[in-house]
Amino acid sequence: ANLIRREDYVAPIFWIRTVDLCFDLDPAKTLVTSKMRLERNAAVAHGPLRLHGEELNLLRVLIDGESVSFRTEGHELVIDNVPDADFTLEIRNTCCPEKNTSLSGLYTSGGGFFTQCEAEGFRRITYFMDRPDVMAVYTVTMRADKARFPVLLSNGNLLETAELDNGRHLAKWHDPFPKPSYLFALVAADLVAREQRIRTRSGKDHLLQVFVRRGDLEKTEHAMNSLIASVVWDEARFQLPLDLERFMVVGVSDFNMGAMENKGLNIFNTSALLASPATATDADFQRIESIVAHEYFHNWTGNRVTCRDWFQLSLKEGLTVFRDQEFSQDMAATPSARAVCRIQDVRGLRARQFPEDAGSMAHPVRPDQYVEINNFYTATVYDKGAEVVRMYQTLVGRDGFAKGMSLYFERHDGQAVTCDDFAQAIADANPGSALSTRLDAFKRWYAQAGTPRLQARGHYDAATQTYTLALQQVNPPAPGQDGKLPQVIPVALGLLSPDGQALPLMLQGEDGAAGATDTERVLVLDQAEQSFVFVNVPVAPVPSLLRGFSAPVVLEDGLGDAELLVLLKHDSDAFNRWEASQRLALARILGAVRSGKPLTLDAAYLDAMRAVLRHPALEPAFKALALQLPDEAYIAEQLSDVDPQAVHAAVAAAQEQLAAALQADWVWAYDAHQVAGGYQPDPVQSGRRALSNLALSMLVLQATRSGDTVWPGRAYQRFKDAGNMTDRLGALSALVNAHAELADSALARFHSQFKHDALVIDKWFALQGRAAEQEGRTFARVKQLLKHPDFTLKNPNRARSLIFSLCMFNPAAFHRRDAAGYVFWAEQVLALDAINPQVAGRLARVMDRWTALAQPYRSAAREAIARVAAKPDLSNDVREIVERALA
Ligand code: HT7
Ligand code: ZN
Repeated sequence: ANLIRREDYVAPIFWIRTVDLCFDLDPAKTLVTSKMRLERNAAVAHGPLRLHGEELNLLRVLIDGESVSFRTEGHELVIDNVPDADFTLEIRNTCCPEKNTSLSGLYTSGGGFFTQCEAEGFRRITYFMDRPDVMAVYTVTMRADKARFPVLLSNGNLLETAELDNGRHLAKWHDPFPKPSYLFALVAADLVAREQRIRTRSGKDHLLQVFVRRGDLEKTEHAMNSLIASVVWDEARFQLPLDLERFMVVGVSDFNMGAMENKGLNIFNTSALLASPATATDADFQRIESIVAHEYFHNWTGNRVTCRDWFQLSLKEGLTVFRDQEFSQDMAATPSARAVCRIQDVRGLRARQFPEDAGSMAHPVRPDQYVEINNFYTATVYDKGAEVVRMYQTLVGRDGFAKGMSLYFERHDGQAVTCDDFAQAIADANPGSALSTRLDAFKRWYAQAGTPRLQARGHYDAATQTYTLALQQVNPPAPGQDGKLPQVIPVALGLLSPDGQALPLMLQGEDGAAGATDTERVLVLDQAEQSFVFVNVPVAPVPSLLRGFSAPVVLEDGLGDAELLVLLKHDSDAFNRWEASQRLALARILGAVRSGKPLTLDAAYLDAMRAVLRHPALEPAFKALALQLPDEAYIAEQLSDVDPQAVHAAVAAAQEQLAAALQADWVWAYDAHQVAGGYQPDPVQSGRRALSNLALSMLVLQATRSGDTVWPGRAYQRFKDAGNMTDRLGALSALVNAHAELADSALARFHSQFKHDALVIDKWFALQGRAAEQEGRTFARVKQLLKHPDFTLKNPNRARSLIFSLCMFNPAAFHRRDAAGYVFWAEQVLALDAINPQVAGRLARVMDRWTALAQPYRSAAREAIARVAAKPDLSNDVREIVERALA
């Protein structure tokens, strides 16, 4: 397969300035006519015109109205004889939307037409220079049967509609903003819209529309509210206004990712759009708000300023994830709710990105090469990329960052640019800052893969009242990268006295005026090793390092139980308070796994957890996170020869002991956190539900293990009577995960109650795929569910709900000593690859960390990967993943 390298970038030989697209929509054979105005790029040497095209049937090619000779080379259409002056190119081709199961390009779903063009889907619609640095103004005419496809949408403004013969109709759209082809979109379907007119700060009127299938309209209120909040926030925080009269959002049930930011016509997976209290959980409401915001924010960070090439993907994705995270924190309002957002984001980063950075697919935030770009929509590009943007903000301050953003748009609006352009704008707007004086070193975050390890050792000298903090960074080799250079690591920190007082921080050499009373500050580590000496420190302090997770690194500070308990009790930084709870649990679980001895939770740990649970001032949402044990994937990352069954056994034991030892406290927590009144998906209510559902799961677990039937009975009752999906699903998972006797009848009841709601049935499958493993019952059930009449691999949400739940999110059910999980994985990857290579590629990634497994898992995993790799007609998507795994 063809390896694409970042260093091989060359600017396009031609520009496409305008495109007139005409679609005669028919599911079996859609006719596409494209008329383009082209112009040679004077800056680049001469050469033939090359257009990308895949799965197309070419009918004709005209230049300035005359037919021309052309040839095809692989997926390229090559025209050698092209005029030197500007010219018109007309292409006519057909494609077959109803056979397009890859969901890239133009496809049908639920009887309508939809498109997905990022990254390289436009070439599956018509021949084009399908690269993000070719930006054109689009005019789109659509013709389709009116009864079947009454709504015809494309980017920009509606110019014209008309009735045609034979029951067909027409709509013509024009988007005045030049855009790359990946932002093109078209929808033709039988949809209805929730509409809202808004007037923004700048006094402009806009129409917001959310289009969904008939019957789903009442599930769009939350998405609309989220969209309005996003418009308001971007204008207030970054002075970025909505630039379109009309902003449309459309839901579709067959979709490869969460959503897509097409200019003025965002297309959403229904799972990221539709919510009602009866069908969606608090987590769904939160996810919808953040994805709606994310896609809206792309309008500036991605659309107005786009990527020069796909290696720069994090330019738009890292920045936009950062923006949606900031938005969610601002929406959360209280400091504690903000901290909860940060904890959830970091938890996700550690569970997904840290393993990626240590595995066969490790790559820098700005990758150097790829075979299939779809494989690089990764946690590294998105989530580590967002952490890199967050570090800019930490280094130049919030106002400095806002200034940098303004300069970025001033310089680059309407352009396709690189991560260097972004870095330069932020640095230039902040001369003399901690960033601009280290810009080249800072940019190593884009180039070096792997998670830096930050080692910290403190030494207190009572005689001089100084505290010396020695920091050292270790950057372990990543694939193709050894001899890495030191990175710029902002370390936010505080020092606490042993009784929990925050100590004033003054560094040696500073005079009293320079922030001597601050109790928090940011040190910048930019060498392999550096020491910082704090003066006037009255007692040996407990360091609280990397507050708010100020850099995406692994911190090794050598703190023991006593110090962690101080932080858990007193740290003013809620993130580090939570971190202390996790480290206390992690130490115990790792101790058991490494020693091979059964885990026994000690009184000190249990008392600390009880104190958190009963704390009068801590928010319930925080308590729920602090009392949750670390993810098994994160625990596995701390080990070298991972036995997933041993990790699971230790976690399960910890869970059972926490359930038993705190039984009375869980009863209190359950009773005290019931929510009265109408459902609101806000941080206060959802925090209470999170804690009461955690308490219920502990109570059902404890009761099931001890043979008591009261709590399973109460859980069943709550499952039946719940007024919202969060509580209903919370009670159902408590029963299923504990393998309570009532679980099966609850599952059956849930299915029959919601059988007509695909998104809820996805939850039903997912719950069973993720159910705690017990003697192979979960694995056996998943295999059984493959035959369920509601199951299909063709719908990505459904495939994910069952298969990914097992392979990706249920290590104990998946990593079996008899290798049956790996055989299952290989079968499903191959079956999916024939339908949808992007989704198959994602599933293939499950094996990224196989070399870290202990025997017998490692050999069996290798064999399964080799079996997939041996298949001759694999997609590029899957081939790249399995070949990298075996390399
Ligand atoms: N920018 C969007 C990426 C996306 C995508 C990429 C590949 C294949 C299908 C896709 N659907 C959406 C989503 C986002 O980050 O906002
Ligand atoms: Zn995005």
